[in-house]
Amino acid sequence: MSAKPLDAEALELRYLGRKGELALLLRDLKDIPLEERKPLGALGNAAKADLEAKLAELKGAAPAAAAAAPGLDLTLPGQPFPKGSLHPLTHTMNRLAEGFLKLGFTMADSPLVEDDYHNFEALNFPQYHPARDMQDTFYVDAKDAAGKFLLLRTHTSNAQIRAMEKQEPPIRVFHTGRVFRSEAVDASHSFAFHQIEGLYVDKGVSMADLKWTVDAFMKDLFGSGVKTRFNPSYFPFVEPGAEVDMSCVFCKSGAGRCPVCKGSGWLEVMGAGLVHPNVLKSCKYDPEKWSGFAFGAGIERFAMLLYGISDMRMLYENDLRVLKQVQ
Ligand code: FA5
Repeated sequence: MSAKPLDAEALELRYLGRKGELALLLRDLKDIPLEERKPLGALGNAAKADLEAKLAELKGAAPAAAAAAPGLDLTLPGQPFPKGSLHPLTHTMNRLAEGFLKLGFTMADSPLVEDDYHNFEALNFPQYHPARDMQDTFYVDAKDAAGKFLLLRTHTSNAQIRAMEKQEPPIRVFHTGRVFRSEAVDASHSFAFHQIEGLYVDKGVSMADLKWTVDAFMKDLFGSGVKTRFNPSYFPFVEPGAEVDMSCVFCKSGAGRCPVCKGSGWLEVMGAGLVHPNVLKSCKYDPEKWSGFAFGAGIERFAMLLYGISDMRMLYENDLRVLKQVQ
């Protein structure tokens, strides 16, 4: 344990102050007979002088220490402490999750290394069907119980199957996570990226429910001014299927030469549709009784739009100018 530093002011008050211990002793000398008072007085005065000298020395010690370290300026502000922040992708995923929790969806999970059945077959991609070529796949050098190679999931749609296998209808879930495709990397494509999947199965679910939900979450993310539109499209696991576009949040009009929407005024952000009866059947949901919608969107593209990032690769390069945008 280190000794407490001596406080000169406190010591002075304690011994030499008006009611200090030494001052009171000296004052009491007057009541002592003269012969005794003389030597005691001399002793008291010597102690007082000694004490005053020591106190003066103590008071001078602090400025002396500062003088010994001339670079030390205790009045300067402190050094800023580097503080971490959420990655823009994590932040975007959290915002999406908050939006879906508000809409009554619960969070589902599914594996990154998946079997052929959950990534393709149960989603109505028959073996050897050309639709499989839509998603260039990384296979893993290991096989499942059916003797088929495992793979890195190509989309989050495997979460639909995993969730329906676990739970009886009605079901309302979302899932965010990483997916992998053997694709060339450019400003708007990566070989490993993130998606959000949504699934709602109940009695009488229609395209109107899908359109309302998609519009609501896009407005939640980008503000009430954003518009969405549906174009017919094909995915084996939905019927009818659609690509969803959102109005361009950069140029807001489509007029001129916007580099983001290329002047069209619209950006393609997700695939969606009504769950195909074959998918419901593979999860033992009766398609005569239940219907549902599903959608899947790329999270990088949302993050790029939210933070004004023009090249997807910037999201993975750890450039602090990009990362520090989120606090
Ligand atoms: C799918 O992955 C479907 N599973 C989506 C879906 C779910 C459709 C449910 C219907 C029902 P697609 O391959 O179009 O669809 O990818 C969906 C989104 O992921 C795209 O709109 C895009 O935003 C993003 N995306 C696709 N490929 C890449 C890539 N290489 N890099 C970054 N983002 C990508």
